[in-house]
Amino acid sequence: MKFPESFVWGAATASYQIEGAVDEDGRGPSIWDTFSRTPGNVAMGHTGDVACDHYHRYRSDVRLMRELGLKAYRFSVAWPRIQADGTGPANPKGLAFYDRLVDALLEAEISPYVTLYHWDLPQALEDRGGWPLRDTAYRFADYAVAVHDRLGDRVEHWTTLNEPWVSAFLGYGNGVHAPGRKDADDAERAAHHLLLAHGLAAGRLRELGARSLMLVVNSAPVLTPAQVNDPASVPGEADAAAVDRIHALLTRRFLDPVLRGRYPDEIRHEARDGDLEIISTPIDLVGINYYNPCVVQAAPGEPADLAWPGSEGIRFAAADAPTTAMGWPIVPDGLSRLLVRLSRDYPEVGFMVTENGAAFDDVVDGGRVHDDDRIAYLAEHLREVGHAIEAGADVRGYLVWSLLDNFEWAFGYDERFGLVHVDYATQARTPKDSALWYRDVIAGNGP
Ligand code: IFM
Repeated sequence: MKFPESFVWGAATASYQIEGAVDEDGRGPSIWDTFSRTPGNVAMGHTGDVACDHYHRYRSDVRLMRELGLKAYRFSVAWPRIQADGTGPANPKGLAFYDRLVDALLEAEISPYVTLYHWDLPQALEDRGGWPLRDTAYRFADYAVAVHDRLGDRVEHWTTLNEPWVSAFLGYGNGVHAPGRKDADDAERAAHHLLLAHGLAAGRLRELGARSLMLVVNSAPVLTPAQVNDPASVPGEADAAAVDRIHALLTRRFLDPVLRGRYPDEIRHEARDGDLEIISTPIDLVGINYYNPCVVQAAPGEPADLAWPGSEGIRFAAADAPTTAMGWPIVPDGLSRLLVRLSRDYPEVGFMVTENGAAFDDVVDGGRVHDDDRIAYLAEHLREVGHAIEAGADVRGYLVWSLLDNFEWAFGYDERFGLVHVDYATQARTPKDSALWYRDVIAGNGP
């Protein structure tokens, strides 16, 4: 299978998951520092204090990326490194780290894809009210400008937010993520302010000359249990309505305001006059993070899930499919179904798979990690990306989650998503068999 010549191959990470160095060079505390240090929030009390020590090892990590032949590297900037308390003048040492990283990437001929927010809100902004407070959106836009002022001469690809659904509904809805608050109304306010933050930042970056702007969402095809293995299965009326509602709550809640300037009818929101014009500032790409489908069925009387305000009468169901170490069902053609649908629904924008990958119980054996299960997972999903392109979807690239094993949020370090194994005691990096396989895929422009 050959991909278009311009297809972008790469891998992704995020600041809190790999950097460590949480007290260095003027970095302030983030909500994930506070959350992970609170007993009971993260498996085994793990924190991002050291993580993969990428802050100190970025040069050798970039060398590794070059050896794997990556063409693109998606990383996030830690807001509290740039503004310790989320406001005011930028911290030169924080900016200097990303400056050095970008230069090292460009020297290795790897395109930097910068994400401005991958969940590490400065704790000081949370103390003032966090994302449910409208002002946080304006603080984000100022921070985005500060980063662009320093890196904009070399970085072409800018992402405002990673997975705003997760920030809002796991952070403020069911509280499984930082800051760990549990209030459905706050979660909905957070979702709107994240969109406002996206639009404000996109507008200002565009004025400053940013060439490629992207919003990254965690999206999934919403399916009935029968549709998981039989795409042709036709759901009854109640199940079809459940599917449509969850699709609106997960995906249309973000993409309709951004790409069409309006919220779907299903969404409760407190948009003020003018907000939707800001939110619908034109962007170039939508990033899709895909891991598994969302499986639902109608269940009259079922209360709304804490993370899904508006989901009353709907039950989340298991998929009949093999699973990864996270227990997530493996449904590769879910990716092509999703890309084809979104590309049809939103023809005004291009798409990129900005995360796809899997955790498995990897073992280092004689200096190798034989992760055939991950190779199979990636190969099957890549084939589905190819099928989506053949079916007319405008998909510009594919980034594996993740370059390195890293801090998997509430699961700590036990879940390993990396192409490269990290021994957390020694920080030794061992490219897994999947990394070597991916190197060959990139070299051959297809699996
Ligand atoms: O590790 C996360 C990442 O930070 C965001 N998307 C999903 C990944 C796997 O859970």
